[in-house]
Amino acid sequence: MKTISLIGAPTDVGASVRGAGMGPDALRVAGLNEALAARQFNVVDHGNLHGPANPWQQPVNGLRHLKEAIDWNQAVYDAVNQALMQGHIPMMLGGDHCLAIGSISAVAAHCRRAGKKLRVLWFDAHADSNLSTISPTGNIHGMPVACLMGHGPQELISYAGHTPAIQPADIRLIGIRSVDAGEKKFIHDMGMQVFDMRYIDEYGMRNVMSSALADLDADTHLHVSFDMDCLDPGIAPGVGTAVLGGPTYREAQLCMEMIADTGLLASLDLVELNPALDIRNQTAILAVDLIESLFGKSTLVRM
Ligand code: B3U
Ligand code: MN
Ligand code: MN
Repeated sequence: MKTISLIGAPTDVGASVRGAGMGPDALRVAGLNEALAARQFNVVDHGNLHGPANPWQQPVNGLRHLKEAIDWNQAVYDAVNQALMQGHIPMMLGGDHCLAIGSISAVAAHCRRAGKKLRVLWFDAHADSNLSTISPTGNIHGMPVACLMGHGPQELISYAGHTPAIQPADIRLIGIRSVDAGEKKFIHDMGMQVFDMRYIDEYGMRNVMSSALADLDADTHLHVSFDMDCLDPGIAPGVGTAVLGGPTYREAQLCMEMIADTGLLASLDLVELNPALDIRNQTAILAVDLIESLFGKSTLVRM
C-alpha cells in the first residue's frame, strides 16, 4: 500500500489577500484524510509546518515578504524532501502558491538523485511567471514558475543547491487566463508550453490533457501543482484572486481522471484555497472530490 504524506503549510505570506493560511485545516475538515484512506492509501498527516507570521508589509525592491517566503519554502523543501526519501507521495497543502518553489525544488532534486524524468502540470488561472522587476504587485505567489526556472532572488532559486531547479521543457501550464505583459514575454522567451483557456475552448480538455501528458514513461515523476483559482469561480469561490472563465466541474474531473490513468502521479501541491472567502467550505469539499479522482476514483461504468 502506498503512503501519502500530508504536509500542511499554513501561510499567506506570498499573497496580498489574507486567508490562504487556513487552507490545510479546511481540507481536513472537508474530509481529505478519510477520502484518501478510502482509496486504499496509507495516510500520514504530518500536521502543519511552522514558519514566520505574515508581517503584512509593502514590497521592498519589488518583493513582498521575501524573508518570510524564504523561511516557509525552506520548511516545505525539508518536509517534501523527507517524504520523498521515505518513498511516500508528498501532498503539500497550502497556503499560497509561492510554497511550490520549495516543494517542486525538492521533487526536482529527488528526480536528479533517482535519474527520473520530471513532468510538472501547473493548473492555474495565472501564469505565476513574474519577476521582481516586472511584477505589478510584488507578491511572490505570482513568481514561483520563474523562480523554479532560475529567475528570482538567490535564496528562492537554490534550495537544492542546483539552479535552475527545473527546465522549461519540464512544465505545462494549464487553465491560464490572466497573464501580465512581462510574464507573456518571459513565457515566450523560455519556450514554455501553455494551454490557456482559449486553447482549452478550441481543442477541448481531452486533447489538452493528451498533449500535456504526452511522452511520459515509467521513469517519469509526475507532479501536479494545483492552484484552486484555476477552476471557474462559479464552482470554486474560495480563492483569493478569482478570475472568470475557468474549467467547469466536468472538465476538471476529466483532468484528474486522465492523470490518474497514467499511474505516474508521485507528488502534489494543493494551494490557494481561501476559506475566509469560501461559502460553507464548498471549495475545500470540491478539492477533496477532485483529489479522489486524481487518486483513482472513477465513475466509469463501461467495461
Ligand atoms: N499576475 C498577478 C496576479 C496573480 C498571480 N498569481 C496570483 N495572482 N494568485 C501578480 O500579482 O503577479
Ligand atoms: Mn498560482
Ligand atoms: Mn492563480
